[in-house]
Amino acid sequence: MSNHAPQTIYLKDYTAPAFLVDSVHLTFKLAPTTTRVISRIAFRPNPDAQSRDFFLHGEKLRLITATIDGQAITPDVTASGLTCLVPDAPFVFEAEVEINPEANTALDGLYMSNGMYCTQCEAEGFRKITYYPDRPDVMAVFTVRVEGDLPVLLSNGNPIAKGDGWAEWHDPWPKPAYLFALVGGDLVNHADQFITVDGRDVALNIWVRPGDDEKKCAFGMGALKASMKWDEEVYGRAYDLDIFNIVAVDDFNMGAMENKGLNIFNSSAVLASPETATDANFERIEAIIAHEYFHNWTGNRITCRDWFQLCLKEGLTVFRDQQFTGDMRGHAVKRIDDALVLRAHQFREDSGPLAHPVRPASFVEINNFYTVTVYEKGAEIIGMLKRLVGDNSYQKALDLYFERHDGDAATIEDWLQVFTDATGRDLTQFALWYSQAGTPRVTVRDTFNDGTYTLTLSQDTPLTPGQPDKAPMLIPVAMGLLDHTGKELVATQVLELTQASQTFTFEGLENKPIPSVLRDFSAPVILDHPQTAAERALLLAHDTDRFNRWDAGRNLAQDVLLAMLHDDTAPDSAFLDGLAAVLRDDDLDPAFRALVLTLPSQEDTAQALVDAGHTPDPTAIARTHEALTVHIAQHLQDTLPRIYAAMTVTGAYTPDAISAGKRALGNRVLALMSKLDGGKQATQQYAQADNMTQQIAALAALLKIGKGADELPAFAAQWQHDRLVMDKWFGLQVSCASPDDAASVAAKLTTHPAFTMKNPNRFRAVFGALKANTAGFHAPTGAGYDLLADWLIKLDPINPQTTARMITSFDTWKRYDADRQVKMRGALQRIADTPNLSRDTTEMVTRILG
Ligand code: B3K
Ligand code: ZN
Repeated sequence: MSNHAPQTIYLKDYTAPAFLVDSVHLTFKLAPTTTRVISRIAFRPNPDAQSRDFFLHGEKLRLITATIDGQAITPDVTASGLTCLVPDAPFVFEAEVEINPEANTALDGLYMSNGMYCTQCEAEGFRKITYYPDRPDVMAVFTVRVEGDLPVLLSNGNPIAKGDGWAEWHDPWPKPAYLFALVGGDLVNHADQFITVDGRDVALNIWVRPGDDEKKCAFGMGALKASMKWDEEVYGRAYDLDIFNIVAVDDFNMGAMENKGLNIFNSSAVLASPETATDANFERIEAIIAHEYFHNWTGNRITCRDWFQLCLKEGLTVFRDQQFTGDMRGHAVKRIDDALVLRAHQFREDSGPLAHPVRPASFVEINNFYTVTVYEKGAEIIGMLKRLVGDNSYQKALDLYFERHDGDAATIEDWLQVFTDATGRDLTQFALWYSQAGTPRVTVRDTFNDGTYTLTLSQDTPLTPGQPDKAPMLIPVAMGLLDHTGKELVATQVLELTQASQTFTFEGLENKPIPSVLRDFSAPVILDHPQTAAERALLLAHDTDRFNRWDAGRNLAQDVLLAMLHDDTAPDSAFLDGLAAVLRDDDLDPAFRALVLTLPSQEDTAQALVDAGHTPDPTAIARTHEALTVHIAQHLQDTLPRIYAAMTVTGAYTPDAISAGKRALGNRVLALMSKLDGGKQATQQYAQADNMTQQIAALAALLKIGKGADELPAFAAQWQHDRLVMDKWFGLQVSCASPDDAASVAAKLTTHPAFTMKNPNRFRAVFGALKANTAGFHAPTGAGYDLLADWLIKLDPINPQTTARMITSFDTWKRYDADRQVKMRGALQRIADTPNLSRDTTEMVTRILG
């Protein structure tokens, strides 16, 4: 905790750096509690700057010596950095500082994980390593010498020399300090190579600790090579160093980090074997490896001018990794998966106290803005832009972006200008997507008269914190029309909604058609489009757009859930019959059928109730979801065993999309069957499983029906040596617990010898699962709230970033009944009142309390 009141930083206050850096030489003398960092930094005045004030960021550093052009100086040092007088001409600043990696439990800067040294510098971790202008618009060429009593010593760029106990690295590409990385450890490499399109022979390595992890690298390596090839083929971007290193680290605050030439990964985001990882894990690993690799161009070669521009690299890179996964695994299912994430997490964020624009206007702690809004809504903006200008223009604009801005620290304005220059399109209104928070609601109404069909689209964006007034946005609405037999009358076209309300007409129709609106989820908006069960069923059965077929089923399900909640009615047969037809349609790929068969989450139902002006009761929602699941299982009773059998995948396990799709559908069916057969089939699947997907799905099905008393301890005994699998064991018990038990199950797990809050994966396994168990977290006793608050208070001094992230579990507090509100507010207030709360958590709790 700094001694100053947290300071708010504003986008509008941006000023250019006073000094630029030409080169940086760093020497690290590694020691667990007393690492020395010796720096030599060549500065020059920035001709474009207004000020000549010299300030270097630095936190938690012990300054030993400092010189300018060889002359000892005594700088003015505070808790956040140093200042001193400097020449108004190029000069060399040198310093030696001491830091304590072992004490760094925040996992930001240089820290230790299982005896290994590693770094995390984005966003502002480099200032915990040495004194430096730690801002992304200062880019420099780094040369690094690492000395340490460890066999493997890595840094960015290419290796230039090494000997016993030391190694030197040089990165020829100027980069901001947030992309700096260093690793030292007793590691082994899974090696391969890639020859780039321009003939560069690149050594590829995935570094892990010796032992079981060595057997978990092959898939990640394949994903890396596929990503390198894809970026060459689709974006014309080749790799630019002689070596690309990935290191797996157990203690890591997020998924992975794109440091130049030395990506550092949470082990959960890179290590996988068929026995220990699920299909979902494999897909996630492939996507994260691609994401970090793609950052080499969108993020590293072209970086951000300041942290307000974060979506410039993150939105674009997420969009690129989504395209990649679509190409690898199928676009329709990927689009549905992405919409699920967006609706579940981003719409939630956008509708609560944490709502912020994709490009925020201010922040206190930038690490709090690595959000679903910046990432996923940021990616949606790129997708809309591509849809509006078309594929060819998109490619032209991207080529221009790389050509014009290579080596720059760029802004959103630069990005949009490239599209304007490449296409001639005025994007002034479109740019509102970056500055206006909140999810637009698009209302769809229609009339039919004398052969003319009129579609009226209206838009409204609700107020969000600090933004009471919203202007109409440019919303691309892809749509088509079907007739009553399900035949397509009008193929997909993109309507551009630019005003508060607009009408679109279609002439020459015989009867009133059935509209299919927002195909392919063409904009991140909420549709208000009342349709009858029969119309939705028709779209579910016949729409040519896969996304809207799925969405029609989902809307039907949500309507059924709301009706059941309202008056306990039996589910509409249009829904049950529609599901049955999709399930039996062998022409539809299994992954798609599995998605259709999955009910909206309880969280989604809660949000749907809020949208309809009601107060959600999580307990009643859980009960209704369970009742509908049983109805579905009964209705499909005769079909389920046949589909289950048909989804059997024979032969050795591979995580390809087709096999994974079959397992996904088979396991959806298994969960339904277990509602009727007392877990017979699941018990058998558990006993026979030879891969983690099948094993964990069977265990989950058993736990969900209150069984699994033998399997749960057997699972722990089998996997106690594997921390990633044990994370699943911890999480599953909480996510599958009944609402009444979830908090006590979580509390008991925190007393397990393998529970530790120093490892973010383990902490998230328990408490992320508690949040995901909606009715359990919101149990009327308030036990879920109290438990999470207790643990966040304990975690904050150890790891502020993870605490600040997990506190978002409380961000929906205002939507609940008075009793729950009082309890949630009380838990939040208790956190807020904790002495010495970190800046990260202080900002979050203040915003959530509103
Ligand atoms: N750029 C990093 C995220 C850094 C998070 C800092 N708190 C990973 C990524 O988006 O690829
Ligand atoms: Zn990223």
